[in-house]
Amino acid sequence: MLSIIENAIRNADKRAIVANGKNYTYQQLLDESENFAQLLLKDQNDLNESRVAFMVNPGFDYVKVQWGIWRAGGIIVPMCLTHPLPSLEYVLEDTQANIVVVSPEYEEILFAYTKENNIRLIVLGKEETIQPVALPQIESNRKAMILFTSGTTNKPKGVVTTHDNLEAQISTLVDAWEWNSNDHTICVLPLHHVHGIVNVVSCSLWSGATCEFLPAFSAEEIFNLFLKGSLNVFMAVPTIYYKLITYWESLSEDKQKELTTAMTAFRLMVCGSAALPVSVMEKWKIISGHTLLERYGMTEIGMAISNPYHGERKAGYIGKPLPGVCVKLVNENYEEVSADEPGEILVKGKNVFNEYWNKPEATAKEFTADGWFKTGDVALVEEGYYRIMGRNSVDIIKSGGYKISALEIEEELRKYNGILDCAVVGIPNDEWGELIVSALVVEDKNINVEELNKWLREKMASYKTPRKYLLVDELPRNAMGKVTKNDVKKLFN
Ligand code: MLC
Ligand code: AMP
Repeated sequence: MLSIIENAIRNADKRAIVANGKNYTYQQLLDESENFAQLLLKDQNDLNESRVAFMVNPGFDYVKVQWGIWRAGGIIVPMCLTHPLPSLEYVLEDTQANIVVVSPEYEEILFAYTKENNIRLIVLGKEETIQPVALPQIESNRKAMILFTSGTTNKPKGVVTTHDNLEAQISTLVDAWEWNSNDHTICVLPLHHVHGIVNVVSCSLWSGATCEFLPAFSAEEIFNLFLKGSLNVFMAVPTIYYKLITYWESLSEDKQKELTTAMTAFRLMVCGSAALPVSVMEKWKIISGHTLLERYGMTEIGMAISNPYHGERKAGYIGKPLPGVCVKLVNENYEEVSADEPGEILVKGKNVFNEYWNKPEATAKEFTADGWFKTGDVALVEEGYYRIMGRNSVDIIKSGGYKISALEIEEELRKYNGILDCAVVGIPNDEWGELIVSALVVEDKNINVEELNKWLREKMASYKTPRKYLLVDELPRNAMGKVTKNDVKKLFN
């Protein structure tokens, strides 16, 4: 039996989830995920790693569907709730999902596509009747999840993790950060990425703790919940801490004091998914009394490096390798660098993903011959603590904690009438980490940028779209004719 289910049985009577003003126990989660697994199975014995995609709002239903798919033997494919149809279609086509589950509000967006493509559409609240069937035995080496990540190819790749990978990712964090059944956390992150799925939801439910959900990010609502006094663990990306600080600064002195008192009582506050600016860490310490625990991870590996729960949390550093995760720094020839030199982070361990879905060449390219995963991030070790120095590729942008491929955006932009060429880059930004901007070579300099943005948002998620455009006569290029992205960045100074 999957460990997360075994743990839930042990905690059956405890409160697992708080969402939309309701409490749900682990027993309810076990019962309803079993029912949902039976619904998925219909007259089959086992979904046998079929992909089940879902667009379900954060809350009890999300976890019920996630566990139900696992218990029926399927692979979960959580989709982004704000992606426009073409991005959703890409996920469904790439994974060849044959079942799609949606909260009622997403039925309309996927109804026609699923009908045309003979995909079974399950709308929560309108489920068919359930035939009681025995659930299959799920071995932990089965594939469990596909998450899409942007890379140095223009289209996102599906990252496949097995139950073994997920269990390794979860258990190392549970031990390192001392998760326990008295914990009560809140998920404010999107649930199609590892930060929300693994670090917040799975770690808390693995531990018998309570996981509360907010439908979407709102600084005001988060602080209102903090004031209630029952939460004690909080995890977010740097942009969220930045936004919370800005909101806190807008409050009256009395309210600020009240909030500081409430936050001081927390057990743990963690930050990651992008570099935590030292200024944000320092301000947060003043307003919350907490030294944020910064950690480093990636969709392909879960979390790999973390500042300590006990011991010094160093500003500007991501910490030390987590137990069970092997890390080394290498040069361009994949040879280990000497102690004071920066190098690319390579990772090995049970936490490391299986493969990119249906992309054996891409998978082979990202691993060394002896099985180390190449993260593409460059780090240096100082007094035992790792510090991120940059990334191997300028085409990968991290904005708001989302990983975004410049190439994917460029490919879409080039399809727009009147755009002759373009170069997308990320420029440093206090709030977003990096801000996506694009230099454009256009036929007619009177191009309507608002219309362009509207058009682009029908093709891709709004968080991927450029915030600034600059019209140029030509893009900066080197002697080989290749666009020099660092020079493009300078154009936005
Ligand atoms: C959104 N907006 C942006 C933006 N994203 N503007 C600039 N840059 C960005 N990146 C704009 C929107 O277009 C919109 O403008 C306005 O901001 C509000 O949009 P929103 O989507 O409603 O934003 P908000 O709700 O405020 O979201 C901000 C956020 C969100 C920080 C809460 O970006 C978020 O949830 N980020 C977390 C992503 C994450 O989980 N990453 C982890 C990946 S896993 P307009 O004009 O449309 O109104 C990983 C591994 C690891 O990285 O180590 O964890
Ligand atoms: P994703 O592919 O969305 O999972 O993003 C993973 C990437 O986020 C990593 O390769 C890093 O570039 C970045 N990242 C995650 N955590 C940190 C951190 N603490 N500091 C700097 N970069 C980080």
